[in-house]
Amino acid sequence: MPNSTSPTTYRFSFGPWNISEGADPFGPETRTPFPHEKKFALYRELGFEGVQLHDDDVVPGLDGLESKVVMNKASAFGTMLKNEGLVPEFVAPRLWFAPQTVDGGYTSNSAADRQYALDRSRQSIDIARTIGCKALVLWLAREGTYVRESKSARVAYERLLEAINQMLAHDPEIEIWIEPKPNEPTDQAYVPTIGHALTLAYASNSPSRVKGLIESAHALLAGLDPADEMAFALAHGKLASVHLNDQNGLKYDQDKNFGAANLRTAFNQVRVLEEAGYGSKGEFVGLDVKAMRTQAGPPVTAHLRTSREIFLHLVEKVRTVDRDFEQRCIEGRDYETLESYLLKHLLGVA
Ligand code: XUL
Ligand code: MN
Repeated sequence: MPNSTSPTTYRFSFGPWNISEGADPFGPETRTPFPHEKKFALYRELGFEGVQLHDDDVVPGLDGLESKVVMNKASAFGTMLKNEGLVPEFVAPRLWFAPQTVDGGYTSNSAADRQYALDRSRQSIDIARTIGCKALVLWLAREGTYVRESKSARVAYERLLEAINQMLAHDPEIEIWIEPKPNEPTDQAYVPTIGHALTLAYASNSPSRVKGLIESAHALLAGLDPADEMAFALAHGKLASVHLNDQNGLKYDQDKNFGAANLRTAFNQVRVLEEAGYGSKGEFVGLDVKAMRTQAGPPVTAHLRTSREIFLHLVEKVRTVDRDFEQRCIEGRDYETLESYLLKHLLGVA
């Protein structure tokens, strides 16, 4: 049941990569580029206050720049966000583009590549702190294998823990939010579920500063119920953020509109968040949704508007469930009536 007396007013976030030009692995952009720096002016009107960021969203081309220049640019970016009335939610090191991360960063077989990953992560922490943000997200994109025998999984997990400890030591206030995903771009990834992520959290040198970020599509790709994955993290006080979206079965990562493939699964994610009071301490409801390649632009924003609206409609659905009736069904173990009631409630029919 909701553990606060007043209803949560939800705050929403998305990342600038969610306003995209439509390229996919099989074809080029379908929309003319919309300048990155202009995206931030769109947030408030769309109903979003939080900005999810990669390090190079803050400072484009940072690998070629001196550290002092990077920090000066980051500082100017922080001022720009503030002037737009926006809050940086997290910074994530983009450890999947550079030649040094072709075979992963923290788990690469090359010591030089591992050093690059760690240096870039520490710089991302400095960027985060400079723009007024205390969270580093680790989506462990290439920390996995195409050929299982090419890496030792045991050593990889040890290296991941060591890297996390180094990041925690770099800044006494930084929090690390691990975003698990079971595959893509690697065939099989390390840290595929929130259980793996939270085990690393508890094993780290500062467990209270390591948490999880759960993306709906990533949980579905692992064959799991995103609502249960969220519940697991919530039960441990470790759900730092979410990336709500949807996914049509075990395919490539689709990042569809929230609820687009399975409204009931979306309803249950909203229900688990609402019942735990998620958001009441200012946590963002993050979206990670991709605009359809067929959509005209630029910019494309309908998917962001739609996903946010669907979330809010589902909040209303959660709040208007007849809890007494539900409880009577549970006590009588009449789950058929309970299911019928919930489906009709979702459909808005009696
Ligand atoms: C990739 C993904 C990323 C992270 C941030 O699947 O979800 O965009 O959310 O690096
Ligand atoms: Mn994501």
